[in-house]
Amino acid sequence: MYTVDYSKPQEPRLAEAEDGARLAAFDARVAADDFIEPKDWMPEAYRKTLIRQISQHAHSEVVGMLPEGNWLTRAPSLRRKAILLAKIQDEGGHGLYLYSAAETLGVTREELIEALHAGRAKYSTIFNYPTITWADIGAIGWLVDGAAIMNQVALQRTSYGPYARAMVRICKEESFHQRQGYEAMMVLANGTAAQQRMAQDALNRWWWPSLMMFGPPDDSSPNSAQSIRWRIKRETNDELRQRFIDATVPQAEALGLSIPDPELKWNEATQHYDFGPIDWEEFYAVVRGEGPTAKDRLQARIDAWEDNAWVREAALAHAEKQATKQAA
Ligand code: FAQ
Repeated sequence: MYTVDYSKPQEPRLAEAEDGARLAAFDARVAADDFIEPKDWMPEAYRKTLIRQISQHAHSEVVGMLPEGNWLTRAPSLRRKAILLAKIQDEGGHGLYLYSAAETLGVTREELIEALHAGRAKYSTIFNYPTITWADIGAIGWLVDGAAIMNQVALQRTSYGPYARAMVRICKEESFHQRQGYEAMMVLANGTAAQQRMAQDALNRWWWPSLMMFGPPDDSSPNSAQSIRWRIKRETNDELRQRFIDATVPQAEALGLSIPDPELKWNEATQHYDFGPIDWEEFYAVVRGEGPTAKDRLQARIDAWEDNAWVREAALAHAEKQATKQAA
C-alpha cells in the first residue's frame, strides 16, 4: 500500500528501477499530450505531485461546502435555497470524483482524509474566511467559483487521465455555480441601498482572498516549473490570476460595484489590468492554518467523519451481506 507522503517532490529523483528508457518514453508521451493512465509507468515524483495536488483539490471541495452550508437555513427564498443545496451537493460530488482519481495512484481515501484531519494536508486558503452576510454566498459563486473555473479549465488537459476526465464534469458544474453567484449579486446590486452596500462589502472582503486562490507568485512557487514540465499544470499561477482579473473587472463594472484596489488600471500596452500588491503575508498565514475560521472548518470535518461513522459501517455491512447472498 502507498503511504501518503506530503514531503516535497522537488525534482524527479529516479529510483534505481526507474530506468532511463522508461523515463524517456514517459516524457515523450507527456510532450505529445497523451494522457498517462493509472497502470502506466510514471516517475515516483510525478505520482507524489499528483496525489498532493488532487487530494488538496478534493479536500478544498469538501471543506468548501462548509461556508455555504452556513446559509442553507437562512437563504432568502425557496428558490435560492434549492439552488444553494444543489451547488453544495455538486461540491460533495466533486470531492468524490477527485478522491477517486487520487485513489487510482495507489493511496486510500481513508489515508487522505486522515491526513486532512491531522492537519498534514492543505486545502484552499479561501475556505478559511467567514460568510457573514447573504451577499457572501453570491460573492463566493461569482468570485470563488470564477477563480476555480479559470484554474480548472486548464486542468481538463492535465496529463493524468483520471484527473483530466474528472475536471471535464466539474467544470460544467462550476460554470453553473459561477453564473448563479453572479445572478445573485446582480439582484443585490440592483436592489435597495442596503442590499447594494451588502454586495459591495462582500466584494471588498472576497476580492483579495480570491486572487490568493491561484497560489503564490510564479517566482515563489516551488512546484510550478516541474508541474508545467509534466503538464500537470498547463498555465502558471500568475498567468491564471491575470486572466481572472481581466475577466472579472468588467463584470464588476456591469454590476456597478467597485473592485477594492486603488491601483487597478487598464494597461493599453499590455492589454491587461495592472493591479496593486497582494498581501502575501496574509496568504502564508492562512496556509499555516491561521485563517479566521480555520479551526472551526477542520473541527466540522472531523465531527462529520466521526458522527457519521455508522453510515459507513452500515453501508459496508450491507455490501458484505449482498456479496454473501450472491456467492450462495
Ligand atoms: N491554498 O508551488 P505552488 C474550489 C500551496 S476548488 C492553500 O504554487 P502548486 C471549488 C501549495 O499547495 C479550489 N495552499 O503549488 C469550490 C504548495 O504547498 P505544498 C481548489 C496553497 O500546487 C468553489 C505551496 O502553497 N482548487 O474552489 C494555495 O503548484 C466554491 C506552494 O504553491 C485546486 O486545488 C492556496 N490557495 O499550485 C468549492 C485546483 N496555493 O503542497 C466550494 C488544483 C498554493 O507544496 C465553493 N490545484 N498553495 O506544501 C492547483 O491548480 C494548484 O495546486 C495550485 C497551487 C494552483 C492551487
